[in-house]
Amino acid sequence: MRQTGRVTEEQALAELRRLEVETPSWGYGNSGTRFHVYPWPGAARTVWERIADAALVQRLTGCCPSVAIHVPWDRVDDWGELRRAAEEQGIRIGAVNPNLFGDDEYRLGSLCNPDPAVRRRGLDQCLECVEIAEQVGSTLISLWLADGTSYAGQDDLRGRFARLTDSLEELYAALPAGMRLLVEYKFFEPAFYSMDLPDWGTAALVCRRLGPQAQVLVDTGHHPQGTNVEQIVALLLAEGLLGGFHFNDRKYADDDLIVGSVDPFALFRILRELAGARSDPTTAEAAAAVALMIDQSHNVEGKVDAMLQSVVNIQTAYAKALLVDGDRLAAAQREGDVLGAHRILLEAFEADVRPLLARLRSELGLEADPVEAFRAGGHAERLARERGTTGVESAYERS
Ligand code: RM4
Ligand code: MN
Ligand code: MN
Repeated sequence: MRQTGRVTEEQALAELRRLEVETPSWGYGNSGTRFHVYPWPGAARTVWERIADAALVQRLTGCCPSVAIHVPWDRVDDWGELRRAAEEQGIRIGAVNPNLFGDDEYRLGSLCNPDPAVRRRGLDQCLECVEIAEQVGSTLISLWLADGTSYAGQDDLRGRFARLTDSLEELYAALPAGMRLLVEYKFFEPAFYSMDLPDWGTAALVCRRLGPQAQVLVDTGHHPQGTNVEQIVALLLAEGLLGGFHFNDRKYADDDLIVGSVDPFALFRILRELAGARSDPTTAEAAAAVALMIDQSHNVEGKVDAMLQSVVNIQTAYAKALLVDGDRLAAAQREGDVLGAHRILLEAFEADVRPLLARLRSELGLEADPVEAFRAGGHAERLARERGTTGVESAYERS
C-alpha cells in the first residue's frame, strides 16, 4: 500500500470533505429482534418520512447526500415523485436493494430456488429494481440474497450455484452502462447449513464471471468471529473488486449495531485500507468509487441520533486513518520493526481528531457535534409530536 507521509491538516480536511456516507431508509423505521419490535416515538412510518429523516441527517452532518432504498419496503406508485421529494430536501436516492426474502414463495430461496417459477419471480423483482434505479437516478443495485439451505441434503449445492450464476447473468445483462451490481455475502442466517453467497471469495468469483459492472459489497457484520475484515477489503481493493460497504458493528452475529460502537479499532483498520488505496495512484480510481453505506437497525434506541452517531464514528475513524504516517510506516515495515510499525498505527488511532472534525463542520456551517445538535434542536420531540408512536411498523413486518 502506498501512502504519503504525514498529511497536513489541510490535506486531511480535503479528504474528509470527499467522504460521503449513504444512510439506509430501513434504519429510520421501527425494527426489532425475533422476539419483539419496540415502538419508538417519532420513528418514520412511511417511505416519505424515512426520506425526510435521511435529509435531516444530511442537514446535520453535511456528508450524507444519499439514501438507500429497499424494494418493496419503500415501494411507491410514482418513483419520479420519490426522487423529487428527496432532491427537494437536498439528497438523492442511492442504492436500490431488491428485497428477496419477504415473500412466502421464497421459503427455499429466490434466485437459487429449486422451482424455476420462483427464480423467475425473484429475477423479475431484480429487473424491476434496475428500472427503478434508472427512474430515481441511481447507479447502484445492491443485492443480498437470503438464499441457502438449513440441512445437509436439502438441495444440491452445485445445482444451486448454477442457478445463482444463471440468474445473475440475466440480471447483469440488463444493467445499463454506468450502473453497478453490488453483490453482498453473508456466512449464515437465515439459512444455517449453507448460504449461496457465504463469503467474499464466492462473491468475488461470481463478480469476476459477470464482468466489470459487478463488484463485491462487504457488510462488516457478515463474517465469522475473528475474521480479518480489513484484509478482505485490502485484497478486493487490490483487485478492483470492492464495490461498497454496509457499515454496522457486531458483538456476536449480524447484530446491525451502531458502527464503531463495539470495536472502533476494527473500523479504523478497515478505513485505513480504504484511505491507503485512495492515496495510491494504482487503486485511487476504484477506491474513490467505493460506496460507503450504513446498514443498521436500531432496536432499542432512537433512530436518527443513532444514525448520526454512526456517521460521526465513520468520520472519526476515517480522520484517524488519514493521519497514519505512510512514509514512517513503510520504513518500519522495510526494517522489520514489527512493534515500531504497529505503534505508528496506534499513534494515529489515538490521535484526538475532534478539533479537526469540528473545523470541517464549522466550515460547512454545521454544529461541531451532530448528535448534540439533534438533541438540543428539539428534533426528537418534534418528530414524536408529528408522528406519534406507532408500534406495528417494522422493516420486517412492513413487507
Ligand atoms: C441483511 C443484509 C442486507 C439487508 C438486510 C435488511 O442481513 O445485511 O444488506 O438489506 O439484512
Ligand atoms: Mn447488509
Ligand atoms: Mn446484515
